[in-house]
Amino acid sequence: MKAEMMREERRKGINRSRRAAAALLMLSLIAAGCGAGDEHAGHDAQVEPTAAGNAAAGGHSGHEGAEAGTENGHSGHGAGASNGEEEHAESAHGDGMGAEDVKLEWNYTPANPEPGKQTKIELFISDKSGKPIKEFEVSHEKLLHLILVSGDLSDFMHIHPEFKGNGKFEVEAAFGKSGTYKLFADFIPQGASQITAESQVKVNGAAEASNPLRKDESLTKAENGIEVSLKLSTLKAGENANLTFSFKDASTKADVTDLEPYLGAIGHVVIINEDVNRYLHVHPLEGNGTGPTAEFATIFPDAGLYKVWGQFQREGKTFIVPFTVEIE
Ligand SMILES: [Cu+2]
Repeated sequence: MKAEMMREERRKGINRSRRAAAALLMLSLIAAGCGAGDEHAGHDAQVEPTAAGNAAAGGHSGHEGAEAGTENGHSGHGAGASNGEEEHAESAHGDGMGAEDVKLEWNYTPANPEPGKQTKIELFISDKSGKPIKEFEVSHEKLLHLILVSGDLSDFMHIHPEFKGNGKFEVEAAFGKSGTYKLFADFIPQGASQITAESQVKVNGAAEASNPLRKDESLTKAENGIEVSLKLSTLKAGENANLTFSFKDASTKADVTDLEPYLGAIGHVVIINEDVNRYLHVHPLEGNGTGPTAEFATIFPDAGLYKVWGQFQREGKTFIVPFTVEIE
């Protein structure tokens, strides 16, 4: 709750401490967002069994949650290839220590990951002068949230790299398919604003046929034995949009009222646009309990297609349900 309040303060633009300002290495993203989840989520193909009309289901054989634990404790690969490219960050707000004060370097080992094989991902976060940032604030119980998505948004992972100290975070993950992936890291340097940084990496292999994102005709899907429906208060860009998820038992249709808190909230929602260059900040609203509904708020910046992943927990098991919506 404290983290929520802090995030809320930031959302309102209340500034906190400032550090030396710095040069920005440019960037591409918008607002920071955060979800939380400590597992390697499955590919969409498996988590949207009722997603008729969702072309993103590409037949991966994956399994939600089966690779939980990739976030911590893996020993690294021996090979030390890295592309070492510097990337850019953008803060949710232009105040405080912001993106312009932060430099990100991403290393992938191997530099061109193989699909389905563990890849070591290292992030080095420093200030503009290159000095490692040593302290980060906890947000949703984690110091850094990392989202990995394939270019067509069909493969989605939300993991939590381990902080190694001295500005360094490390994690292993297996990219589900060939082609370009985008990574979004979401973190708060001590005393600063929330920052989202992005990177991209090319996963080896012949490019797979692209699965263009398509609007879901129905915003009701079954996942984990639960029928999940999504309602949006508006489909207009630039307006405050409330997202309401409702949960029913898939067979009995009885309301589900035993959702469990997941990293300090009723659930976590990540939203990315079709062009994979908008990572939206989504807030849970007050008053969420254990179901049968969970409410969140965001603002869709532009018209177009967006994919929305809701992550929830019940009976100790986390599940992810994706929806694709069209904003006018
Ligand atoms: Cu997270």
